[in-house]
Amino acid sequence: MAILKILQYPDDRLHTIALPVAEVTDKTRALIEDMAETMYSAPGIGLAATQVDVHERIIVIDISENHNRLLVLINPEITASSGQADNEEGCLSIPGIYGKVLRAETITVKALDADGKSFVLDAEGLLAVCIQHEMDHLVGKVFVEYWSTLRQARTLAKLKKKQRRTM
Ligand code: K1U
Ligand code: ZN
Repeated sequence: MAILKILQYPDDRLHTIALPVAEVTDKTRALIEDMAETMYSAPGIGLAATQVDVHERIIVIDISENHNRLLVLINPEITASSGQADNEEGCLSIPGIYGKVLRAETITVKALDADGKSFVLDAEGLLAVCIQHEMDHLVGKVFVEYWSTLRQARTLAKLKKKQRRTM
């Protein structure tokens, strides 16, 4: 297993559109293990393959307190959604930046697991938020891009200032 490098906003590679996984292989499972280890060590509650510069539709999520309920979503598709909820989000690709995004309150998602088996999941609350956030990564969108241009510019300035301080 390995801890992978997480791309940091505004890296252009975060805007890459991921391709569907054609076949779930041992290589896919090795990547999933590395992604899980990377997410747990960050620490975070989710990670999309895009964030580790692999442009395939793969997500790992674990919102459990004990880090013992890993959810793997390969080729996820939202098949139904309802309601709206404004929730605070964070992102491992944009450390130190938090803010609200309006998303569907409940979703139904269809995906493949790490064995390549299809499953359907109904999600609400933090899990629904996290799945939608990670699925956005797979289409090259980061959560701050829901905000106004002015707020995005201020966020970018804040990040640049922070980067200069750590150089
Ligand atoms: O996609 C990512 O960068 C992961 C992100 C997932 C996420 C969090 C909150 C709302 C939507 C999506 C994170 O994990 S940010 C870090 C975080 O939320 C966290 C870190 C440690 C403990 C608990 C939460
Ligand atoms: Zn993120």
